[in-house]
This record gives sequence, C-alpha cells and structure tokens, in this order.
Amino acid sequence: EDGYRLWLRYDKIVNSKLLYTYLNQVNTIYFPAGTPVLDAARQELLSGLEGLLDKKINTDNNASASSLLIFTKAHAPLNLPALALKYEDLGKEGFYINSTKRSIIITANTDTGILYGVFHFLRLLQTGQSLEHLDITSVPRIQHRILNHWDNLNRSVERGYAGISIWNWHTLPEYIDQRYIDYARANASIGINGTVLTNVNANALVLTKDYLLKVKALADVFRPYGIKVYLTARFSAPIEIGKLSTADPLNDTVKAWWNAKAKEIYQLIPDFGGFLVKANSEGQPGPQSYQRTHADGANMLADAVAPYGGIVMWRAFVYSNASPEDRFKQAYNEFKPLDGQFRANVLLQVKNGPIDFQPREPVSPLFGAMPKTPLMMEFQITQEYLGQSTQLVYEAPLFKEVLETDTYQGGKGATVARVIDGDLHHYPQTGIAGVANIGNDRNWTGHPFGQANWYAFGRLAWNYELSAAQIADEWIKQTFSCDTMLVATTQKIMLSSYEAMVNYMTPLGLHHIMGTGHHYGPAPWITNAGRPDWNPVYYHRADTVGLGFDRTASGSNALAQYAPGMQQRFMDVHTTPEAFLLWFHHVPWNFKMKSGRTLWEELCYRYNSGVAAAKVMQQQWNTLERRVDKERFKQVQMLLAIQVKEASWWRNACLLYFQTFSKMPIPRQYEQPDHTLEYYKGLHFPYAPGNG
Ligand code: BDP
Repeated sequence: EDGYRLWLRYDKIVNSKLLYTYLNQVNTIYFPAGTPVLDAARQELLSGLEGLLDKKINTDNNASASSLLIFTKAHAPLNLPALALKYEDLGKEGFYINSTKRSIIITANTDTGILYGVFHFLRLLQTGQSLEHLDITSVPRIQHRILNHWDNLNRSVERGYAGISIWNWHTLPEYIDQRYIDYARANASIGINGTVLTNVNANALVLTKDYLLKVKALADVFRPYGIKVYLTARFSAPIEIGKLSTADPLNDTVKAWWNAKAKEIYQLIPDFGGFLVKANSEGQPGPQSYQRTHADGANMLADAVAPYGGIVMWRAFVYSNASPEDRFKQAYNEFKPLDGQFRANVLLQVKNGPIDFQPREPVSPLFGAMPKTPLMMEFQITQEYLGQSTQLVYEAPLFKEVLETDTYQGGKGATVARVIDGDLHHYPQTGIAGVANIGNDRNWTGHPFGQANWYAFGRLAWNYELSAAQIADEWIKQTFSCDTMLVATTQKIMLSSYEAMVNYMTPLGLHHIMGTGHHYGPAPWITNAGRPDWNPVYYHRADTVGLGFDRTASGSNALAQYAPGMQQRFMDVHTTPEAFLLWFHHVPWNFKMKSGRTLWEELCYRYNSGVAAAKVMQQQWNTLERRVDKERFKQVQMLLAIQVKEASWWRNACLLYFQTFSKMPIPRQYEQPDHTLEYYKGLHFPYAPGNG
C-alpha cells in the first residue's frame, strides 16, 4: 500500500451486507456518454464500481431497464417521472442526486456537473453511506478553485517537501505520464477546476513556444476532468524572451507583445485559464519598476486575455524594500487605494493572513476592504511553516477558522467566506487558491497525511460549510478504511493536530520565529537576516518588560486597517482573544492571563501542552497497528516520532531563549530542556529543503 491511489482506492467493500445492498441498487447503469468529459466520468464510475463491488456492472441504453441513471438536462430520457429539482439552481458545475425505490439518478446541466456528481456518488459508496432517500443538490460556492504549484522549470519545487515537480518538461509533450491523468482525477474528485503549473517566482521561458506546446499537452489531459491550466507570467518577459527594451505596461509595444502572446497561447489552448502574477515582491519585476501601479500592470495583462475569457490573478503579497512600515500593513496600504481601478477580469489573490502563512495569523485586513475588486483567497497547503513534511498537521481547522472569521466590514456577519464567495460585495468572479503540496514522491505529498490537506482544500473550496471533522471522516474512510475504531482515533489525531502545532511552535500569537531561509525549526534569536522584517526579533519584540508586537494605536497601529468591529476585538489587551494576543500587544511577563497564570507561566504551559498533545497523537496512532496496512502504519509511526522530537525542540529552544528576557524559571512541573540555548542556536540544517 504505497499511498499512490490517494482517496480513490475503490477497494472491495468489506461489509458484506452493505455490499449486497449496493449490488442490488446498482445493477444496471444508463449513462450515455460520447463527449470527453462524460467519457471520463463514465470510465471513472465503471472502474470505481468494479473495484468497490468486485463485479463488472452492465450498462444499458434502455433507461427504464436501469437502476442507476445518469444524464444531463439536455439528454434526459423520455418517460422519466418528474424530478423535484430546478435545473437553473445547479449552474454550470452543480449536480443533483436523487434516489427512489426504483432507481437512482444523477443529473446536471453540464458534462462537468455530471463528472462531479459521479465522484460524489462514488464517495458515498466509499464512505459506506446509504443510497436510500438521497436528495442531494450540490453547487460550488466559489467559481475558480485552483491549485498553485510553485514548480520551477528545472523541476525543483519552491517550498516543496514531496520530491521534485510532477511536470516532466523533458519528456513532454509526447510522453503522457499516467500521473498527469491521476492528478486530474484526484482534483476533479474534490472539485478543483484549475491549476497554475509554475512558480510565482516565475521564469519567462514557460511562455516560449517550446514550453507552450508542453503546457498544451497537459491542458489536453486535464480538460476532460474540468480542469483549466494557468501559468505564472513574469512581468519582464517582454524583455527576456521578447527582446524589447522595456516591460512598461503603458508602452504600446509592450501591450502588443502581450496581446500577441495571449493570442498564441489561446490558439494552442482555447480554454487557457489566464495568468497568476507576483510583481514587485521579493525581487520580482513589476509595473512599479516603471513608476506604474499594480493596477496598470494587472490591467495590461487582463486586456490581453479578456477577448478569450481569461483572468488575471494578481497577488497582494507585497512588502516594499523601502518602506519602514510594519510589514503587516504594507499589502493593505498598497492595494486598498486601488479599489475600483482593476479590470473586471482581474482577481486580487490575498494570502489568508497579513504576514506569510504562519501557524496562526489574524485574517488579512484586505478582506472586506475592497468591495469593487474580487479578492480571492490564497491558502498554503504545503507545510512551509507547519512542520514541512515531517509533521502531521491537518489544515482544515486553519482554513475554517479563517473563512469563518467575521471582518465586520459594514457590520456583523461579514465573514471572510462571504467576501470571497462574492456574497458580500457581488463580485463578478470568485476564486480560492491553495499552494500545492504535491511532488513526485510515490504517495504525492511526502507525509501520508499531507494528502488530507490537499483533499480538505478542495472540499472546502467547493463547500466551506463542511466541518473539519466531516472532511476528516470522509478522507480517512476513503484513504484507509471504514473500520470504526480506526476512523474515530485517526479523526481525533487529525483534529487535535493543528492546535498542538500552534502551541509547540507559536502559541499566544507569536509568529515568524522560524529558522531563516529554509524555515525549518525554531530560531527566535535571529537578528541578522537580509532585511529587518525577515528577523524573528522584529516580530516577537521580547525585552525585559515583556513579549509581543504592539499593533494598537500606541504601536504600529496596524489595527486601524480593520473595520471597527474587528478593532474592538483586538484593541484591549484584556479582551483580545489569547490566541492572537502577541500579534497585537506587547504584554508584560507578569500579565495575568485568563487561566490565572502569568504570561510567562502561560507560555511555558502552552509550549508544554503542545508537546504533550503531540505525544498523545503518537500514542493514539500506536493503537492502530492492526487496523492499518503495515507500510503506512510504519511510515506514520516514524514520522510521529520525529514530530514529537521536533515539538520538544521548538519548546526547549523557544522557552530557553525567551527566558533570557523574562528571567523567570520554567515551572518545575514541566519537563526541563535537555540542552543549553547555545546548543539550539548552534544547530544547522544544510539538508533542509529550501536551503539554496
Ligand atoms: C513565502 C515563501 C517564498 C515565496 C513567497 C511568496 O517563503 O518561497 O516565494 O512566500 O508567496 O512564504 O511569494
């Protein structure tokens, strides 16, 4: 069991009673196909059922002789009893599943809707659910549900921890790796409908003819699975591959170059999704190099792809070299004034928090603040700051926490989810992106539980109302088995993992205290990074008085970027939720916390409870030895041992370091650090991914 099949294993159902029931309910299938998408759906259904039911299921062209009927609105069989659905509610991607005593039907307006309906149906069987009285209407809440691959053309993956890139540019376009097809199936099964193939730190070469032919080959593989291909556009490409002397977005020759490039791409890939752009950020070129605004840059590209229905996803992840401002504030300062200046086919892609995918961040103040510009979410699935590939951290609770946060823009109830799904400001387009954790490791994600984060991202992008527990339950059943003990225990492990990690890495609102460059492990002592706001000391501000970054009016006043209701939440040190305390306040070591402990004691308590929780996860997994296949049991067991070790390392290093400021002892009841601070400072990780 090598994990390659992800959550699409389709092994024979072990519960024989259930198997017998399913066999009766699904004995003959009416499923006229004949288009690429329907053919893909049909093939998936038949092979899925053959695995699950251990029997080849017949298809029949006669609807009335069939027990499972699958058809689009336009091809509904005659003599069908009236259906209790309004097709217009299903939109372009939604589906409807209904079962009566006689038959089960899956229907949709479009082929893609059918594809999603089929995957949902297979999920019902894989998770052992009853097929009686089904009445499911499912429609995605967000329009563009996209993976962002930070994959370089040399196949290295920025912040990738699962091998090298799955895109083999060397053998494309002629050689179609089965992995490309399985990648598309996996994404379609969770509703992902777009993929950006290349790193945001972009290489213009991908826009040259040779590469575009390779991209076209991938687009052709993905199309039957409802997935569009996007590329990152390096802003200086007109200079680098177009031999122009400028990339000024207002220059006519530059505009003409991009227009021609878009035309060339669309001739090869008629449904090309568009561009994702990182500009004037961390050394990337952009419109500001020509004294133009981000809107000028985005609009030029948007005009180039607009005739073909393409979009531009312009990233808000900027923090200027010149600005002395709190980095927290910079994206907002840059983009808020541009609201209303972007073309209709531009979406602004905003990371969930104001800094950078830290274990826990307050939401970016941009959400809700740009009513005239579609803001799309950027989550990071790959665990750059969340234990990389050695730690089991289930991210659905993080995603949910962000999406459910109330921005209070225009009053109560303005959740981030309602901003990005367009409900709040009636955006013409909506989107959500996740930075992929996929590589060419046999099991795709390195850590076997990394798969759950890919899965959860897709499921929440489709329907953010699903709970983290429910998604975990589905994933476990499909990935391991429906064994009750296994499901219950694994779910407990997953659901406790996020809070455990926050506690042993960055409790109480600490952030950005990881090692420089590779971002592996703790290094709160670093003071010499390339720029001030890359230094951990910039963020935690520990001194003899206390700990934390004052972002209220007496400090950087970043808080002022939020709506009044949000400001209220974080303004007063006594009422700020403790999970975010040190994000907004410089808190005295002796400050009384809600528990009655002082800040210092609470810090010791949190770090220790994080480590304790990691140990519990390890013990819980060990009880599953006979319920999980040997390979994956052992892999996870070894990884959890590393996780416990790393959790203790974070705790020891951070407490010893902060103790040099608090000058207070680590209370006796806790395990004491087994090394000196100097030892932890002296650790080096030349082999950590991302080191060069
Ligand atoms: C940071 C990563 C860096 C990315 C950057 C980005 O460390 O590798 O290039 O974000 O999102 O988290 O552009």
